[in-house]
Formats: sequence, C-alpha cells, structure tokens
Amino acid sequence: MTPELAPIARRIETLYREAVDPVGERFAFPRAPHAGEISGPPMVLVIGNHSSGKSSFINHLLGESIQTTGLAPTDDAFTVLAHGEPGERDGRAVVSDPDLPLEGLSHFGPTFLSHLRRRTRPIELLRTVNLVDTPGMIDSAREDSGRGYDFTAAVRWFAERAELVLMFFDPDKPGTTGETLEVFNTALGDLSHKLRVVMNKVDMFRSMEDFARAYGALCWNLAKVMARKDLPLVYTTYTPIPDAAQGKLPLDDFDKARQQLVDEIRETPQRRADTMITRLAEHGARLDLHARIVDAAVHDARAARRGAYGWVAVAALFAFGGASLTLLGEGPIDWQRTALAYAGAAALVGLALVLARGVIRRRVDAIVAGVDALFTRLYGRDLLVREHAEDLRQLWAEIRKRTARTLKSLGPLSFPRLRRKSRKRLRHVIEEDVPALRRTLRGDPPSEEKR
Ligand SMILES: Nc1nc2c(ncn2[C@@H]2O[C@H](COP(=O)(O)OP(=O)(O)O)[C@@H](O)[C@H]2O)c(=O)[nH]1
Ligand SMILES: [Mg+2]
Repeated sequence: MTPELAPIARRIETLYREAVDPVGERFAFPRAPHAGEISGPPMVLVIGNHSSGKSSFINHLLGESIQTTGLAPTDDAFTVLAHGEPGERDGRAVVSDPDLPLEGLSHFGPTFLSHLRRRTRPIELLRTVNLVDTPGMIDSAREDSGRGYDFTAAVRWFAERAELVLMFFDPDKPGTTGETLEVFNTALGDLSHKLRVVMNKVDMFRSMEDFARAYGALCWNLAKVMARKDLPLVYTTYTPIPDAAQGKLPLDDFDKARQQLVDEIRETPQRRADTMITRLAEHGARLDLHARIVDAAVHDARAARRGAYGWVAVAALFAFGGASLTLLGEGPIDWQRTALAYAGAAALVGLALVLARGVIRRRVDAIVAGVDALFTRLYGRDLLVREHAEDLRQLWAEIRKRTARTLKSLGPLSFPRLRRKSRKRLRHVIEEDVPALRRTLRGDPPSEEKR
C-alpha cells in the first residue's frame, strides 16, 4: 500500500508557511492557492462512449453494484463516488457544501446540477481515491449534443482536477467522432499526461484478427486526434461479467492488464503527493531566482541612492562651509549678510537635491529595464557550467516577465534586501527537504547522509 500521505501533505504545508511563503510575500511573488489541493482524496475520472463498460468497471473495482449498468444509455449523470456511510446527494446539495471541493461546478447551471450526484459507500479504496463516473459520450457528428449544458467544459473541469483520466472504448465503436473528438480537442488537449485509454470488453472478440483490427482502428483514430508524442498508454482489458457474451481469446494477459490498471488507480494518492512535492520544488526554485534578482536590483538602487545623496552631502558641506568661512573672514557679524549667505547655500543644496532625485530615478529605471543584465551578473559563472545552465536559463525564461513587471510597478526601493537567513532556509527546502520528502514517499528509510 501507499505510505501515509497526510504527514507528507502537512510537512509540505509547513515548509510553505515557514520557509517559502514569507519570502514570496516580501518579494511580491504570487503562487496559486493551495488550500484544497490537499483536502480530500485525489480523483480518477472515467469517461467514454455509453455502454463501453465504465460503470461495470467501477462496480468491479469497488466490489459492489453501485452504478447501474446496461446496454441502453441507462445513466446520464456525473457521479462522484466517495467514502462515507451509504448515501446519495444531488448536485445542488453537493456544490453548496463548502466541505466538498466541488463548489466550482455550480457555474455549469441548473441543468448540469440535475445531472450531478455524489454517492458515498464505506469502501476502503474510496478512502484514498474518489471515482467519477460520467454519462456516455455521444458519438454523433452533431455539434449540439442536446444535453442542455456544456458537457465538454464539465469534463474539462473534472479532468483538470483529476489525477488520472481513463477513457474507455468499446471494441464496436473504436472511432473518435462527435463528442469524443471534441473532448480530445478541447478538454484533454494539455492533460494527456494523465490520460489512459482503455480498450474494454476484449472478452467479446471471437478471433485474434478481430482483436487486431479493433486495436489498430483505435490507435489509428487516436493518432488522428493527438500529437504523436502524447499518445497515451492503451490498456486492453475487460471486466468479468457472469453472463456476458464469451469470446474465444485466452484472457490471461487481459486479466494482467486489468490488474495493472487497478494498481495505477490505487497509486494515485502517491502520484498526487509526488505532484505536490514537484510543485513545491518548482515554486521554490522560481521564487529563489526571483528574490535574488529583486535583491540585486534593490542593492543597486540603494547604492545609486546613497551615491547621489552622498554628493548632496558633499555639496551641502561645501556650500555651508564656504558661506561660514567667508563670513568669518569678514570680521564683525553682519546679520543681513549672514542670512543672505546661508540662504544662498540652502538654495544650492536644494538644487543638488533635485538633481540627485533625477539621477536616482534614471538609475532606477535603468536597473529595472536591465533585469537580464542582473541575471547574467548573478549567474554568469553558473551559466558557464553547461548541463546546469539550460535549466537555469529555462527557469529565468519562465519568470523574467513577472519579475520585471513586479520591479517596474513597485520600484526596487520599496523592497527589503533578501536576508541571508531567509535565503538559506529557502535553499534548504529545495536542496534538502524536497529530496527527503521524495524518499519518504518512496518509503525509503531516512538516510543518514551529511547532517
Ligand atoms: N462482455 C463484456 N460486457 C461488458 C463489459 N463491461 C461492461 N459490459 C456490459 O456492457 C453493458 C454496458 O456496460 P456499462 O457499464 O453500463 O457501460 P457504461 O455506459 O460505459 O457505464 C452492460 O450490459 C455490461 O454488462 C466487458 O468488459 N465485457
Ligand atoms: Mg454508466
């Protein structure tokens, strides 16, 4: 079984709170909200043609007949299956419950909500994984599915939040047309890393030729709608159903494939923890670079300010000193002349101040415009080490716009310097804590390396 995830999630939260977010706040570096990332188990979304066997597979997986199944389109609802006492709540109740991470679904309107429900059962697997059964996709070429809500957008909503998306195909209809095609194009486009294709019901094939033909057709159709590099893993399997039509192929390998699929579903909590760790590592690295660039800008801007005001001080010294010296050399004090001399000196200093302000502003503008120069200055040496250099450039490309914008709108003089201690803590998260979390996730014993 997967190791206990709650402690890992808590540890990640603590690292954010103590070492990462304080730096992020000080240097105005936003990050996506993470509350809810951790609450509730991860989701596995099951989509596909109607009667491709989605609900039967889910029932088999849970070891209980929860979802209705049948050859006719029996079920046209999105059903979230979760752990709890046996029960069922309709869409409206589900989206208005702040304890459930489903509030966002209220946007899809009343028709959608009447096609949404949440069922709970005291089944162990549902403690760590929530399953989402969906209405069968309609393989018609018609634009409007007549559903009364945006089906593709709803699938997209779930797919974005799911850890795994299973797309079921029926050997009879290995085509990708109509809604299937649209879902591929608009809902799953950039999520193909979570997608697994299931060619189901292989127990119905009467011969190897039939199997090969259907498999070929499916892959051919997938290749038409997806970029080659994104082609997903295809599981060829079936769900054992007592009185289902028996084909003639030996089923051992297909049983194995089903087992692999089930394993992958069981491992989603671990995958999610992995995603959370990766996100922490990426965010930490970006923030570190951002903070160092801003810090360098602050350093330069402050130096420019010190320099300019230094000249003002020198000017003041000369102006007042000069005035005093001339007055002293003239014997008895003449109040009128004295006032005049000092007023002149003050005017001179005022002028120097105005000039200095102008100089500072121009310097600061130049610093802000030259963030790339700051980057090369700070990382010049690292950029020469080749393997590491590409990552660094990549990282900089990801954040440079945002960093430049922040500096421009707030001005480098409004930021504090990056404290050595804060940076050390942030580096510690990236270099020590993240690898340690990964080891915990893999279940390795805590290593006894350096300190
Ligand atoms: N032979 C066979 N029949 C299946 C399999 N999976 C589902 N069925 C049958 O196909 C029909 C539709 O299944 P269902 O789970 O309702 O499909 P859904 O619409 O995708 O949820 C039902 O009559 C099931 O008994 C399978 O792997 N092999
Ligand atoms: Mg169904």
